[in-house]
Amino acid sequence: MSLPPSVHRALVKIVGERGVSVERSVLRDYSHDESSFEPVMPRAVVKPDTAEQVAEVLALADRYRLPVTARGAGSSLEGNAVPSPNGIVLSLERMNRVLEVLPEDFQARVQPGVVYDELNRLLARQGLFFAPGPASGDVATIGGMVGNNSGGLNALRYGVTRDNVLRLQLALANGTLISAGTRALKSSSGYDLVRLFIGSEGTLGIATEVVVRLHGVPERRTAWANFQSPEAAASAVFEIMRTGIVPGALELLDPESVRAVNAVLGLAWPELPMLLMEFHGTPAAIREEGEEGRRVCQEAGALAFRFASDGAEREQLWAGRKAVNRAERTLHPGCTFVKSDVAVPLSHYAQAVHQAHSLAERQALKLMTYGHAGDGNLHTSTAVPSADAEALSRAEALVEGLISFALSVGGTATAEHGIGLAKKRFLQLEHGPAVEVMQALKTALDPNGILNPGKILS
Ligand code: LAC
Ligand code: ZN
Repeated sequence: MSLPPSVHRALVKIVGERGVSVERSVLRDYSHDESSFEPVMPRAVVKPDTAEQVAEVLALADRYRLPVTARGAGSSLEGNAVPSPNGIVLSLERMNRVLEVLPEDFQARVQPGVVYDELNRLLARQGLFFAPGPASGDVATIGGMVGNNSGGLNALRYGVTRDNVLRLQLALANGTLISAGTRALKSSSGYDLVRLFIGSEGTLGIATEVVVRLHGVPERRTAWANFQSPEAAASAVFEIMRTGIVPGALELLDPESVRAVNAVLGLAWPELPMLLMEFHGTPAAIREEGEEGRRVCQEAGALAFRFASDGAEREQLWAGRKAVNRAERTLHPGCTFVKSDVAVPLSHYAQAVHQAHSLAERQALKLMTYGHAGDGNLHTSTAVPSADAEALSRAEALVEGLISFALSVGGTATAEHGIGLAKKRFLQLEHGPAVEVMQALKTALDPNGILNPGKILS
């Protein structure tokens, strides 16, 4: 459905001719994210240059009851960035400037369209980095990370996006711009709107500026270990964490994930359950922690344990780990991917890994399990031929079984990928009557329901 000419004209007035696209090929590019949901064609793609323009677009959309789906890189996995029907996409891609780096405060003020890896390349010159470490960091934007409360490879030591954002400028549905939070490291001033808006998937407001918290780039020591079974690897995770060491990263890959990485990147990692870890700190600390990590893994039955011998090997190990999701796609063209992203309290992690594999066996499905083990976060993925409705429903049953397990031990249905469209049915199960509080907040902040409607809540 095309836009009424008056609305089209009004949008052009706000963002200029080149800020509004309605060509089919462009609409198609913005009709999906990286989930397997059916694409939804937006009525227009709007690309503002400033916070004021974002606010004006929202005021206009509110007046015309036009759904708005904010978009970073569109790398979300749960349908978070699939356009809402009959709506527009508000792409923040042009707002991609690093506005200020404040090295002495360990902070940077950035626009939402800045790409994660690009920000870190710039910060590296000053010995700093923005830590969460999404696997899709080569494309993921800071705004998208804020929208989804993204975690990643380094969240274990440094926290997820929510732990690393101090202040947000936000455009609200009624077209006002507000600032939430402060640049102080602690504050007990009023409600914590920063934490509320982070992870709200563009349903409460749109971040137009972000003050992120930075860390000094530490010395790093990377190691990997193989185990007999994914459960044995998962148990070693618990043992490593019990020593009191907080690794910079502690990742699990099952043989299926390793096979995908090997095939697509042309590597020859042993196709066995694998822990990939990194120790961060001073040269003395990482030496000692690395040795302790080796000892614990060996005691936990590791078949092999090796340190990366140089920077190139380190880079390759992490590039391999980051490629798992894309490797699976490359290996299975024409497939639908049914994914889960549970997290459980650490003592239940090995059990969660076991549950995932036994559910897969019961459903006669090939499963890939990997994830941020030190966080108790397990990703699973099943590739199903898109036309195979029966296999698809078995894959959904697997996800349901695993999420039920995660919730039964006090975990969550989605650790870092958000609710989007895919995990809506678990919201009530996880939060019970608290969903009514979420709904009340949504209604208060977006009374006309224009902000990414149909996501998170119905
Ligand atoms: C990863 C993404 C899928 O960890 O979260 O690779
Ligand atoms: Zn992940």
